[in-house]
Amino acid sequence: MKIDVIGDIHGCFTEFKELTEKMGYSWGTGLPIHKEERILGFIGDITDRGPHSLKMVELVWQLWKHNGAYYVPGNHCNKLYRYFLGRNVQIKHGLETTVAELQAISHKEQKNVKKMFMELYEKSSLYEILDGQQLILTHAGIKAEFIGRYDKKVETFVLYGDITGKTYPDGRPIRRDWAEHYNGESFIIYGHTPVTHPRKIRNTINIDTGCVFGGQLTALRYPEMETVSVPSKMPFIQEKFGH
Ligand SMILES: [Mn+2]
Repeated sequence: MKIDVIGDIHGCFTEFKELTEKMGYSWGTGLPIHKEERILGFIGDITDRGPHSLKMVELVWQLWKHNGAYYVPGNHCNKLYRYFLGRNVQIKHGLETTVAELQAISHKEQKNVKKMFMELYEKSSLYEILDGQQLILTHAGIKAEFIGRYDKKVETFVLYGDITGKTYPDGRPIRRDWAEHYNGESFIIYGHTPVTHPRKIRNTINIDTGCVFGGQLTALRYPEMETVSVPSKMPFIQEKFGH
């Protein structure tokens, strides 16, 4: 299979369009289509913080529904899903921008976005095992021994990473560096923790280059294993980036 996997988009539609064009996708039909039958993969956190979250929901849903694209959820997707379920979620940490976009459109349009997103979320797997288990797409990572499991512990790990339950003084959760210890055979593409450059370590690559925090939007092209990035149009916020 030939797939271009894109990291945490967070509503950055303009950069998403640029990145796909840079990889040879054309938008003549309104959707990014590649003439060599390449498909797109999304590793979660398609909404929140950035300017065009709803547009990203519609695009990812369309590509997933009609063009064979893959999508796995991130923690922001999980929260938006719970918001749509009517759960008492806090409208902050980025969700406020998506909710503001929803409040600016008609009730009918809101229902349509909700329907698309809920279908996408409910029918998607927590992580995807592709290409005869040589490739795995997951939002925040996965341990080798979790592959094939879909229980609550694995759900928490793929959505939030290897959290310790502790936080830094500024409120960010302290996470262990699972990739440093990953010993599996499958190649893992993940995001969730912004890095200034794609971080390849052992059989893993973190492609969340913090587009919504002014970094870049990055794709990993598989099986070529090449990364392609475009610069962000958002202001750069240094403290959001790890190493
Ligand atoms: Mn995330």
